[in-house]
Amino acid sequence: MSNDGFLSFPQSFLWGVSTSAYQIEGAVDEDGRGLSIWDTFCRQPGKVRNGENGDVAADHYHRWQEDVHIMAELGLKAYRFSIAWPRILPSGYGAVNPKGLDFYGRLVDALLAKGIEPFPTLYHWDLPQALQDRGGWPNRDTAYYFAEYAQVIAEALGDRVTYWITHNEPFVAAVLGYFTGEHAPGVQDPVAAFQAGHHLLLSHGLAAQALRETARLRPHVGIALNLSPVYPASESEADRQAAVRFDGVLNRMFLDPLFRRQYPQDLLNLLGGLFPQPEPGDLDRIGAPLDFLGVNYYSRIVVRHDPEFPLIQAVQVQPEGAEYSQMWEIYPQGMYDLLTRIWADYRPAYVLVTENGIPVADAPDLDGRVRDERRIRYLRDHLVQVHRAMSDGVPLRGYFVWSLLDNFEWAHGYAMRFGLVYVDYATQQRIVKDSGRWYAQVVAENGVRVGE
Ligand code: IFM
Repeated sequence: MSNDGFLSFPQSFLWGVSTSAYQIEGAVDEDGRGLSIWDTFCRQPGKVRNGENGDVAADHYHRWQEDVHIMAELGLKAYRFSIAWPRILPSGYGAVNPKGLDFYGRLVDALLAKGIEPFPTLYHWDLPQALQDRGGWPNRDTAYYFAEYAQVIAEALGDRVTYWITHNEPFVAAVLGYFTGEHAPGVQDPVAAFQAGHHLLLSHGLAAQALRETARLRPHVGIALNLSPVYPASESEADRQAAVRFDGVLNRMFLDPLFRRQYPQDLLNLLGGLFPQPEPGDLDRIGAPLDFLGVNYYSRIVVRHDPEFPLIQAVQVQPEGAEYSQMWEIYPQGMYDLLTRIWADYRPAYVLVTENGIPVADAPDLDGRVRDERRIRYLRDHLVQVHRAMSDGVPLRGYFVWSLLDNFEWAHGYAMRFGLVYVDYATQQRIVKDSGRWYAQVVAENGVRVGE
């Protein structure tokens, strides 16, 4: 697979980019879209940097044709986007909004016409506000409403879409949404957070079943988890145990039920009564075989024991001497460690890296070009580790850069730019960054030049 200085990938490798609805679409009150929890959250003072919101974002709802055109120019093979549940079912269930379905139908058709494989994600955090008003994810009913929504989508798009992702990062939806309150709906209640986590997983199982029963093309169904290898800050037994606990909450709380039909016993012991009791049959639904696992990797986690820290008595530390981006440590080796560990412990049928990327304070130079060398280096270094994991037997079939466009980075607002394509928010002009051109070359050559 490799010559000196060039790492080649398999012919069918899916080179893609990822986005999500609330982060790029805008048009929040057009064509019958209902309110989402992020519309509400952004309007609460102090929740999002500078009081920003996704009302306009990258205006993708109006500029989607231009965005598909850019993807085609870059030669991309796959596009992972999310469907806004409140565009399809403005109240979360019941009446379907045909204009919402039409929007995604047109997008899928345009992608297929350009030979780009669509990868819709059904849920990327924009719960219909009407369902939050009924309790949100801590309410078990939400899981069943999600399955109804999945069925509506499968009926509409299941004749054209092969690859489906049920959820994006249920850990973030549950823990930041209902425990720390940093994300919508801004609840701070550990019991609600673990209920939310379980119901998100249950809803995954129910939706996967609905997709399999309804879609006309034989679907490949997966879920995208935010996973990180967790390392102890020192050799001490206390730090080692802290790392095991952190790993339990971040990684195994989702991987174990999905691949082993059980929650990790050490986590149940730790959380005791805070953890919900699954109902009979829940774990079988959650653990029904996945076609693929989506892995979102950005950074590693290093932790030390801290008896003061609630529940897990472990806190993340920032190792000295490491390299950092605006949000996280840059640690490419973690990609290899994570992928090989997942393969060793869980044996997924195949794996897609569904997100990987870096925020950089990009700006166009005088000549209008965006020279984002740092992003190129980040992506290249991570692809080297992806390739290494493949060479060591991990069945990887694709890699998606987060993100196609600069976009609304949740509580950070527009301060973080993750795109391969720069967005001038004042004019909505798109400029393909140097990293976008570099990635196009990777796709065209089906491999990565190293040591350049
Ligand atoms: O922007 C997010 C995305 O919505 C989910 N995964 C991480 C990205 C960068 O923080």
